[in-house]
Amino acid sequence: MRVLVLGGDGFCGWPTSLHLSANGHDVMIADNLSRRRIDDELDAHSLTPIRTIDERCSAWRESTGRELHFRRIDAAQDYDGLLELLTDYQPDAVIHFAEQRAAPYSMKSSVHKRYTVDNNLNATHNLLAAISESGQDIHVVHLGTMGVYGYGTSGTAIPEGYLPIKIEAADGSMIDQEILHPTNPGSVYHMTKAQDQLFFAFYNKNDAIRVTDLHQGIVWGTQTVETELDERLINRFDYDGDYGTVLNRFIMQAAIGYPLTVHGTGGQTRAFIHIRDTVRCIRLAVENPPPRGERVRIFNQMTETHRVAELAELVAGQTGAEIDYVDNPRAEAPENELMVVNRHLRELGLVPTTLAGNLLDEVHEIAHKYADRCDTSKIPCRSLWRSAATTGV
Ligand code: NAD
Ligand code: USQ
Repeated sequence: MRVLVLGGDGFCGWPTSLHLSANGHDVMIADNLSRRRIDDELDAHSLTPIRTIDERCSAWRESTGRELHFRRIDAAQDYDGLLELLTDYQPDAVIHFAEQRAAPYSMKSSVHKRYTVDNNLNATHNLLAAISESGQDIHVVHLGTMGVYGYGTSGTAIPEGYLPIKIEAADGSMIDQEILHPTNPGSVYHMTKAQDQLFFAFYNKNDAIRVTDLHQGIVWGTQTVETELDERLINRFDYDGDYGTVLNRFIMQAAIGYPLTVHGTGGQTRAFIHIRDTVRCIRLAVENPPPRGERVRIFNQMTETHRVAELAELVAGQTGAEIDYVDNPRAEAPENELMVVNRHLRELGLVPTTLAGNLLDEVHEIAHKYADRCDTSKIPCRSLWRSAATTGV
């Protein structure tokens, strides 16, 4: 298949591009390199030394003989360029990673809130409008988030996107319906993903665009089989207070002897997936498109759930690291339960990689190897959720 990867220079997009190329697909990466710009803005760089996109593509060619195409394009700002790319490349599928994905970054200031909304909503809407205008039958595979459901404790497992409901009709009979699961986003970033769902539902209904929306949990790990082929192919590893995600941060903190930063009691339960499973799931989604006319397909892309405190204890138990229970900078439930249905990807063939394996050691080794690149001043999370008006400060 011909696959366009929007946001293919990022943490999930780069290893996915390599995985698809290794499996015989023709891959075009399109990215505006905004994530690298944000590294500079925050003065916080990937723990691993990532190469320029040109060096990455050359290294892939030299290692495998396979070609990766690259075009620098801003999906949110350059509608005409995006349409031209679709027309020139004629992809069978577009994988859409091209959004600002850090919840803390999206809550830093009104500038960051507005950038996240502007970037994410325009990127998604431009893609759908351009596919419609191009007249092509292109399958959109979007990376959404488990966070659209929110983290209340419902007492039932979170279904895959749609909630069966019963409505009482005027004559007293009960009518069965399925609706998009209500959203309860916990940050401006998560709110953009909730809005993305409406864009997909509309263009699917109006223009019969085929969409698979992958509601992904927190990704951990860094390397995949393909990124390990050559040091120049190494994936990025975010550890800073804005972009670093919890498990990778804990492993990296342990590797440099920094106390593990648990927010509040650590009673927050979240869904997780290893980066190796991320790339497999996306390949399964690309290779198994929904038939035209089917409603938006929503899969929960996660393999296990854990409490934050439990992860800290696991990492501390293996490494001897100390745990520091810090004030939670976010406005979020201090504790929640989480059960999730992930039947669809398993039925397509996903065999989950879990924390029980030796992958923690592997991430620890990477973190240890590049520990001298860490700037410890970037570790604390400084993005506060509540405004002065709500805290009374
Ligand atoms: P990332 O920031 O590393 O990668 C995103 C890429 O998209 C970057 O290379 C960036 O330059 C590019 N990009 C952003 N806006 C763009 C635009 N307007 N035009 C072109 N390119 C643009 O993020 P990631 O961790 O790889 O996440 C990818 C997607 O997966 C995101 O949409 C995110 O919401 C979703 N996701 C990530 C995780 C996770 O734990 N990393 C979990 C669930 C869902
Ligand atoms: N946390 C800590 N200590 C830390 C960092 C985080 O206790 O040092 C806590 C947070 O308060 C939160 C939980 O860990 O309760 C998860 O935080 P995170 O930064 O690992 O993940 P999150 O902000 O939810 O966002 C990440 C990705 C995002 C994706 C989301 C999936 O950055 O792109 O959408 O995971 S999910 O969480 O399922 O919505």
